[in-house]
Amino acid sequence: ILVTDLSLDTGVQELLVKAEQEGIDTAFQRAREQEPHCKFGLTGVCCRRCLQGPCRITFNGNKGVKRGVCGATADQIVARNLLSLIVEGATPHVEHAREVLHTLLETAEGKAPYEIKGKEKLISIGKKLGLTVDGVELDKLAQEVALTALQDFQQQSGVSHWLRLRAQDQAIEAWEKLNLLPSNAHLEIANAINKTAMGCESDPVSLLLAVMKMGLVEGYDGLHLSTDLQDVIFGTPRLVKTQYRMGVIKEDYVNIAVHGHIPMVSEKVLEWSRKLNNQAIALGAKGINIVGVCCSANELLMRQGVSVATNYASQELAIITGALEAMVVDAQCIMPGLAQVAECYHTELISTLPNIKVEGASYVDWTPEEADKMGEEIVRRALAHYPERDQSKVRIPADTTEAYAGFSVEQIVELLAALNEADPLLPLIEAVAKGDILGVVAIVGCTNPKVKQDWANTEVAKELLRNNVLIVASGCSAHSLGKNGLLSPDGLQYCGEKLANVLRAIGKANGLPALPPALHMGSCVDNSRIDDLLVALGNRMGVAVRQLPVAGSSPENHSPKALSIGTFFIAQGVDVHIGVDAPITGSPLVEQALTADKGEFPVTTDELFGGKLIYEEDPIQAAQTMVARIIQKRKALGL
Ligand code: BF8
Ligand code: SF4
Repeated sequence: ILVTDLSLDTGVQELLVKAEQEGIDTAFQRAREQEPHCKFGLTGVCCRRCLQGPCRITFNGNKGVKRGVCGATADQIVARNLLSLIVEGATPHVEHAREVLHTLLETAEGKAPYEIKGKEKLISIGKKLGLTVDGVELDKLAQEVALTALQDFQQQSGVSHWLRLRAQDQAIEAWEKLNLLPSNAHLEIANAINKTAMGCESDPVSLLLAVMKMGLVEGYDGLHLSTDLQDVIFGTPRLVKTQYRMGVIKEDYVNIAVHGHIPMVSEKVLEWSRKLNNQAIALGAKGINIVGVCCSANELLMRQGVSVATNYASQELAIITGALEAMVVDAQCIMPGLAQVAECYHTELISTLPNIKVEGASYVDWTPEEADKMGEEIVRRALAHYPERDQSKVRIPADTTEAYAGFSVEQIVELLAALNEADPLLPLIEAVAKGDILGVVAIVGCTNPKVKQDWANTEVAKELLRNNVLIVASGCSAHSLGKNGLLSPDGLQYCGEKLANVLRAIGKANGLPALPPALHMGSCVDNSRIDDLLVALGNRMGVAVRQLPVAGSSPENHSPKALSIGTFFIAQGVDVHIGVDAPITGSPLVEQALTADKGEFPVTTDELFGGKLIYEEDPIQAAQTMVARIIQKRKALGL
């Protein structure tokens, strides 16, 4: 198979050739070794929930058995498996949020070496939570906010504070009627696992409602809570300019890649790289160069302008450049294969979370109190490895691409205020009303070594832009767009004329040639920012989010997190496209309920929430399906 069929990224292609020459395995090759995939797994009808099985049910309704040993049907098995998968998607974000809240609490109590840089955010959250804000010291307020957040992990009744803080009133009402309001993230996760246990819940409709409830847990006590409190600690992102692609790894620097998701780790590594920069110069290097991979990249990019080496599928290839002194990992999307690759080079793979151990990595534990010790130790280890670098193994693809990021809602509003200071959202709403902007689509989620890296993400975006659809982006998909020039004003060439004019007008009012056609809004937890934008637009227009001409798209999804985030957006009434199928097609009931495709099943998420799942591998077709639906929603609004 040709490397040009595996990735659109020329730097990745070059390194795949190098990997092959050096006899190193990568995910791209291992993905091919798994083909053809098991149909029982792909369609969701394999049950391993107890030791009477594993049971495999017919996936096309014809050949094979129709019930498991316990009598479970395909509908029941698929719905249970889906709930498990969504729990596995939401839980890492909920745990992420909990780590952030403990860090904020310890910072406020003077026990952890972080600051409260997001004063305005803290005050606005405090006010919205109904806390006393006036005359209260910042640390005291931060402590109150963190303790309120902690309630979302402890209270045995009531409604999640973060849901009440961030959700639209209309949505809360609708969810309440369906009995979907979560109270405590941990309790809901335990309830969901309990439902899926052998011999517990078997009503597929109830299981699907539990899936939607887990989507709300993901949305509010995963995404929103993480983003809000991270902004309190590290500040709210503002417009930054940066570089993309493997070429950001610099031959004459000590290179440290930060990979994973937790900014408390990556920010400290960055801080200490600045403090110890002179030590690199003493070693004969030009300095210390921090580069990002996956969502740690997004966190540092959004707030610090740090450049991005690569996204999920090609994480191993960053090491194959031979020029990384260290790769620092924390949680989520860390391929276990990294350790084997690092062994072939001088690169030290360093794992940092006491709860997430990575085989073959060294451990420098992060805790809020010991964060400085961790940062210093990691940077010192990287410095020590610099003289060990084997020059004969170094090959860094040359290309880099310029990109803009840092589009928090606050930053977007500020840019729009240059057009209308009194009512910043109005110019955007007018552009939508006139059809200059047909709608907004969020391109989110991953890359997946099963499919050509960056290709579908980029193609979906280009086809939407051609139709004057504004793109907002996050996660590894945003990296795909960044590598391919869509996060830069140069990307205007792909836009329909009407959209291009809007982007030029907003840009000019702010001293830029134009806004980029895709606005990078952050990491995967920052999909909360996209939700905030939709809620702000809906509220300003006086309509529910479900009525807005918007959609979400994850063309190269791999992680259950992409599915739990998608579930959250479907619950908001937003259609969600995926380019890699979810394991649901073995159950007509589950498939129809989520995709709203015609069938005998009467209840669909489209009817209940206003959003549905769209599965489509072809990026052009996917974009056109979203455009058709956007036009439908526009018509319903009288546009
Ligand atoms: O949380 S986009 S591959 S790194 S899951 Fe993972 Fe997917 Fe990347 Fe960020 Ni999100
Ligand atoms: Fe088989 Fe039922 Fe056990 Fe699943 S729970 S493995 S279907 S017996």
